Amino acid sequence: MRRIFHRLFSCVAIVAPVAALAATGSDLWLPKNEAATTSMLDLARSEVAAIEGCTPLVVTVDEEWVKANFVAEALDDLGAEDYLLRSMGGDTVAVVGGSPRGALYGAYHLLRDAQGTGLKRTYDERQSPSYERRLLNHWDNLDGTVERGYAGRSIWWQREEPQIDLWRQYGRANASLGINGTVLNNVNASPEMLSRERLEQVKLIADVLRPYGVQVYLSINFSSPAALGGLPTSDPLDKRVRRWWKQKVKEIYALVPDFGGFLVKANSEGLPGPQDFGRSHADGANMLAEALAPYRGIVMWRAFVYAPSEPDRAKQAYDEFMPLDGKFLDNVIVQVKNGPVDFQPREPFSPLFGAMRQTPVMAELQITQEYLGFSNHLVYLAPLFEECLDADTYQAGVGSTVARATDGNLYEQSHTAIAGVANIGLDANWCGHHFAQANWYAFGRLAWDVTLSSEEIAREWLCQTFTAESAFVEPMTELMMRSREACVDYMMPMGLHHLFAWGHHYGPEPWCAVPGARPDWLPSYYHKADKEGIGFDRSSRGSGATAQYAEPLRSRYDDPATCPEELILWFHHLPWDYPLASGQSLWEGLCRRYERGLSEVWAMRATWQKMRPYVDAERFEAVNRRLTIQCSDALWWKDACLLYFQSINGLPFPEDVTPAVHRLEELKKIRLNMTHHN
Ligand code: BDP
Repeated sequence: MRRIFHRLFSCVAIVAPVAALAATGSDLWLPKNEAATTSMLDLARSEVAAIEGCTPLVVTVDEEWVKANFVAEALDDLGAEDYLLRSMGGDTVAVVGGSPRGALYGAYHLLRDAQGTGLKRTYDERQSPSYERRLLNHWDNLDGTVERGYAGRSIWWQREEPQIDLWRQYGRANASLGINGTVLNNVNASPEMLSRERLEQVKLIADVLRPYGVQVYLSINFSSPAALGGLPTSDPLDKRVRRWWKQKVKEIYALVPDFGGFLVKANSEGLPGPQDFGRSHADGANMLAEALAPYRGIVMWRAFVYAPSEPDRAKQAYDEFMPLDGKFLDNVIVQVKNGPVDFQPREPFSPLFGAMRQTPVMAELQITQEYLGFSNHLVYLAPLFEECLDADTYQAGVGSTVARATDGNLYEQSHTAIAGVANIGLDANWCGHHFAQANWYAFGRLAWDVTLSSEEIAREWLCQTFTAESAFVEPMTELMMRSREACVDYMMPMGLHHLFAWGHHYGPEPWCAVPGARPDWLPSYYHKADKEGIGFDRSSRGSGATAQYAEPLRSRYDDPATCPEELILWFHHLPWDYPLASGQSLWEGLCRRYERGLSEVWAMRATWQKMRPYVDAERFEAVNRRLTIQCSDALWWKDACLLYFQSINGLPFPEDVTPAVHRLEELKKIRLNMTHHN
């Protein structure tokens, strides 16, 4: 294999703080780089050249040369995306990539250090990614809207002119994190996606993203053979259907030779799928996998399924997919949302992680804040991602974390992957809220190295995006680290979930009742609050969902005395006067959590006020405005939930909980116009 050797520079320098330059936020965490590049190696060179005060010398040599001059022993099993950083004497650092892609990632490593806490005195490290495929999932529609997007319209679809420049910046930002794939369209996919005209657009995008190492993938609609191809059926066992897919895949690869594969949402929320024809998810996935296999493409088949017949929605994905374990072809990965219901502020991990042993499973995380305040709330999501990835499933003994059950450490996997639902749109700052960029960043960094801590990622991002001054970085790291728990507290503490308004998913509506709506779309299905108590009994005395977890978790979750308080109402229906470990009653504890969440947001806002000297005026004001909205939303959530639960249990608020400023009847009248939020 050809080896790449970069003799980079003889200096230790730090790129100037970018705060002053990046007032709109459009530069993300990166310094400007105007260099027009067509190859990964050129890009790598130009990136390190931007490190101020350096005179980088980038040299590519063959393996023999590297062996003679460098660390021969370390090279043999260097994967294509791996890289080594090694000090070569003086201030010179060598970057050796297993391929140009590895070299590029190595270059970004140095850039990140230079922009952040500073280049190290000596380098001697080797990096390889935790997951083979590190993907963004765009829920972008072909009409240019973005499902659950809060940062403007799609960067891919429905613009008069192709957004070449923007796509380049996107590719570079992802390369800087090691994100190596992107699904360009909504999981609720239109058959039109596979039309010739659209595929030609895909080719254009793929050509722009290729030098950044970002492969493109598409979501497909399962009934495309009928809807687009005019066949009488889309039955996966029908010969004509199978031929149609093979033909379509061939057409795609002729346009995009490095096409990544398909993402599929099938038989979920009304979408078509193999079950329409009496076939299984495995039948459907394998048909597509077979068509993609000759080109090394993969199928990411989503396990986000639920039907109204199952009395506990949280159980369904497990019930439906476990019997299929081992029945999927090698190039199928089952894509599982982090929690068993749906991207709530806090859920236990999905019991499918670790349980499926003969089928690769990948985690789907949501970067866009559908249930965490859209792009109005500052909620740093890395602690949520980390909580899921670090959770011990115990499926193969102690230490069987979700990360290890998906990255190939626990089970032999033909492929490993992780996906994040993107929060990107045409807004100048890409993500709506300036701090929402941190969630894109954190997803990418964790996908590269699942052992990184959310705290170090926050610090990295703050340094690069604003300034490395510790008077800014330290308090802001703390603020970010507390923000997710604050959101859980003011929205849905103690395992409550799905309390949001039907339709827009933004504000609280625990009372919500919609005649004719599926019961499992309404909050009362989940909180089950009545005169006696609150919470969903998923224990062995209730729906039995706890049995989907391995011991000792199963028993731990099953008993309210051992169930973690953060999840207690997820797994149990408890009386309002149930005594918590702290000695207070459940009702008091709940009230205090809401109160705590609210005061945390006020504290976040107060901290931000002190940051004015370190941030450009534009971004300071934009964040400030949104923190003010977040404060009033937190109050809204607290009042709505507590007043509503109080209307059911008739209990007084504890003395130290600030009485509600709203009246329940007024809150019930709030009807947000969320159409612009989609
Ligand atoms: C839900 C979203 C919906 C998605 C669905 C999914 O509200 O827009 O289509 O998840 O992931 O949370 O398929």
